[in-house]
Amino acid sequence: MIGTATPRDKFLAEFPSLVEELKSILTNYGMPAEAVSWYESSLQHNTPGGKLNRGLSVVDTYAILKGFSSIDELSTEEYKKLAILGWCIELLQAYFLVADDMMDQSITRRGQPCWYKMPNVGDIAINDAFMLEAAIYSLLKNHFKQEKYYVDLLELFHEVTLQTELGQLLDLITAPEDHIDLNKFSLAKHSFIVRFKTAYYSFYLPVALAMYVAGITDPKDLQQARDVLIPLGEYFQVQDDYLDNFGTPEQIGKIGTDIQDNKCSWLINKALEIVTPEQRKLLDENYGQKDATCEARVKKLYDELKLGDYYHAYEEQTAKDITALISKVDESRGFKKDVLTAFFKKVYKRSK
Ligand code: GPP
Ligand code: MG
Ligand code: MG
Ligand code: MG
Repeated sequence: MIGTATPRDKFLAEFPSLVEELKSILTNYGMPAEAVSWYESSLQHNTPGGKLNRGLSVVDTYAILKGFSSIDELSTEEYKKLAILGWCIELLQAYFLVADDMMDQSITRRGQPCWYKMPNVGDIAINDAFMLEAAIYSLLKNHFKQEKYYVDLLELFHEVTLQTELGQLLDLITAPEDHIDLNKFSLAKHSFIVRFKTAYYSFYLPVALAMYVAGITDPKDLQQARDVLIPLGEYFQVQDDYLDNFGTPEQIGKIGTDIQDNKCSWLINKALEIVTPEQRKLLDENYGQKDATCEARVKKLYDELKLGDYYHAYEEQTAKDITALISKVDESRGFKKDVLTAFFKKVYKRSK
């Protein structure tokens, strides 16, 4: 690596050539310059700009599986291949976020307006989301068609996409806008929703992609990865739910909407377990209302209930549970515990 470039800088440096490659697909179809430039804006607004943890983890996981002590030990071609898979996850994430922000009526994302809130975009964002997804399959075809694991990659992206959409479906139908019924919520239901809507694509997918490239694909090893990464992804989404209320917009780059959106968040479920009958009445009357005063009442109750303390206790217990799960991993076929430990370290006690 040159000078002080970080792994993130190195990964970002691969993005411009992928944008050119994707634009050339449109140009080759004879699309007008106006459309090519629209597509470029959508790619630029929605794909980089986040933490890039998912994309970077593909590269990091591969390096660990290969026994390298740093990602700099990958050859230039090897690095490019892994980085392209990393960018494919970031494109999947971009596709989900553009759509999720419309469904959640969010305002900001990564410190800027949500794509559908940008001037002249609006509902065109629906089509832009589809095109972000299509970009994944163009890149996979251009760079991986010759590989024996090409179909595995396609099946993995398709399966994980469906799992995420199933989680999103449950997230949405558990949070109807016009009918507030807190009896529909439970921590068990929350766990199911977040494993599907977040854990598969954010945690299992990056590791599984690197495993396919490294040739460590025994079903037992894919299962071992899943058995730790799904609970880890659940923990990550509990953090997201916590930060939706307790994080500042400057910190998390987005304005929380879970209370007004009637979401089956970890916080409301924890609150429901510990409230008095009067506090429960306050929640019934104010949760899920599209009204800032109602939202403020719920936030005040969350403070009074000391939900932050319950969250920190959950975080400590989860760290212990995940560490115990990792210690049981069998490394005899080439899978490595370090892949899981490295991923855990990236998210433990995160504040953004
Ligand atoms: C995170 O939920 C889940 C997703 C972004 C998956 C969306 C899936 C689709 C099929 C569109 P969230 O709404 O809590 O995320 P955030 O807080 O970032 O808006
Ligand atoms: Mg959202
Ligand atoms: Mg959502
Ligand atoms: Mg959220």
